[in-house]
Amino acid sequence: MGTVMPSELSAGLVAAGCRFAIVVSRFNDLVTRRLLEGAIDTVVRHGGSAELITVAWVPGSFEIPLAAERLAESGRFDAVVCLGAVIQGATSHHEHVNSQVAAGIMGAMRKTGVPVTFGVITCQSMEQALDRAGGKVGNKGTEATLAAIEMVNVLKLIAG
Ligand code: INI
Repeated sequence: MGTVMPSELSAGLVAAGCRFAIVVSRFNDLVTRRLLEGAIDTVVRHGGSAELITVAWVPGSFEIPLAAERLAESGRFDAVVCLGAVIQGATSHHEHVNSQVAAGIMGAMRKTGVPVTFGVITCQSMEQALDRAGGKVGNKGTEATLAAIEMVNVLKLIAG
């Protein structure tokens, strides 16, 4: 008896021809501009085109989910990448922002069926944020864009 192998759907990271929307928060833009650079660079390095990217700026991370949902439901994009930086402050404001943003992004993805990825840094200091925006701990914008590219490709495989 031969070994039965599972059927696997494992997608590559090809971004050629893909249309991406990137939602980026102006709040903490010292950080978010670096996330955006990482995101655009990642699309281009994987064969995509900067001309097929639309960037939508929003005031803060709290506003990301609504813009992401509108972009996803427009039918104009294969995936939406969300970029923000929520940094712990003197008050509990950041906690309220944090509690809504991840759930809101997931809600936009589930409602529309379009991949919407989470490139929002949540941390305690500006130093930690910069470390994750192209510093010594990588770039969350790159990571979220790779996830978007992979999701676009795996959804194509699932659709057959
Ligand atoms: N928005 C952020 O993107 N990051 C933060 O760290 C942050 N903090 O800490 O306040 C933040 N607040 C603004 C918020 O996202 C909304 O734009 C604002 O509350 C208006 O709705």
